[in-house]
Amino acid sequence: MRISDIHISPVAVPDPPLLNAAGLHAPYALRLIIEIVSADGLSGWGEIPGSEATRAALHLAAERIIGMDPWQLNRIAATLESLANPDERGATPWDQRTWVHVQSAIEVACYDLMGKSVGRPVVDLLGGAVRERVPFAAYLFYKHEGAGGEFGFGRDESVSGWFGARQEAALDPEGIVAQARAMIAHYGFKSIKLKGGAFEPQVEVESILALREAFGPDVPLRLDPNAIWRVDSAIQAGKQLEGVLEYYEDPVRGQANMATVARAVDIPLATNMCTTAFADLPGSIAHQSEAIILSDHHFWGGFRASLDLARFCAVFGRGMSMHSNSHLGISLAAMAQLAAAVPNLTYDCDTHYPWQDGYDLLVEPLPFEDGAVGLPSAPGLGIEVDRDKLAALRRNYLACGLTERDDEIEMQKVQPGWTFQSTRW
Ligand code: GKR
Ligand code: MG
Repeated sequence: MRISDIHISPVAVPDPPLLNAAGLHAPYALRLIIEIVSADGLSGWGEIPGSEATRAALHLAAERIIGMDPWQLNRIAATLESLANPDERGATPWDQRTWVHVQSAIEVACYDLMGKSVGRPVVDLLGGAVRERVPFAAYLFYKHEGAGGEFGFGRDESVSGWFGARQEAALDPEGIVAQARAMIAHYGFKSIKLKGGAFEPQVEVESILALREAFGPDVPLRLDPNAIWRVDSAIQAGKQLEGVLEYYEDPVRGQANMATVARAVDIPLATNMCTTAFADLPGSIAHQSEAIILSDHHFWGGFRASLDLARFCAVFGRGMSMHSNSHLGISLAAMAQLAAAVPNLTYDCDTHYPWQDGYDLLVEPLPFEDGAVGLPSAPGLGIEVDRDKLAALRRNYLACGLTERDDEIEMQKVQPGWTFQSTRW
């Protein structure tokens, strides 16, 4: 098998005005879609967060791997490593490294090709399924009114159900509970994650307590302030949430601070910010900074690296969960294929998908039933990309004028003078 062509498409998908520690989501979330075409006419697909730096790196990588065999992943990885520049995760809630994303996009597309060439789903190439259905969590956000994209701020009164509720503002505990009810009614999620870091810690504690009151102790709850709290505030908030949270995600910045909170509060700590690369693992052991690591094939460098992370978690007694950013169905399929293959990925995975639902580029988006995605039976990732939808999302990219994610600039549009602070409260 030989790679004969690679197409890279930047796309922009409508995204509502969601609040987080770094500011506000723009009206469009940016993604990069890669299609690797084999000489025998098969297409393998990958999807990663969009940015111009990543796009440039992906083009560079693509030039070098054309002609290679998609089954030769070690050789492809070595080629990519030889091109990679050192880059940093950064202080934002999302991972800003370029090359791990490039490696992931290419590896996932190669797996899709490999699966299609032998008529087997990706999960079988990862060792086979340990679960047929992958459960996800309801991912709640404080938000301004509006649906994103061409709707921007403001509401379309004609839309109902989750898609109507998705446009509502949620700026207090009541708004968060209403958002949870609508999302759970539509998707059937069995656990809840609240994106924090948007308001003072006590407001977010009240929202978690309101969720507990509304949904009871059988619905696991998580809170993620994206490392924007001081150690003392995180301990004070955490003390009120002992016995309430399933896990406490990145309340503070850095492994040493996480370890201090972990010692003081009786809730497992989780991270997708302080332990995010293999080079961070010795520090994780030395500090005992978290009990749970959120995997993410997009920024651990693909499926095989995620399986390596799973082995680390098993050996060193870490739980494993899964992180997400705003995404479309190619990423959702890849997340499901990976999660189905990892025995110790025992927490409901994160997904932003409800916020992007209805704008997907798949011919048939993967359905959620009872909060879970069933593994598609078709070979590879098990999905088919609708080229007209892809072209429309690409036109959105060209029209929207965004080239990088910058939540600070978006926030300044609603709160002039607002600036990101790496530790705020
Ligand atoms: O989409 O605003 C967001 C999230 O804050 C995202 O950027 C984070 O990477 O979901 C993420 C997280 O768990 O930290
Ligand atoms: Mg997180």
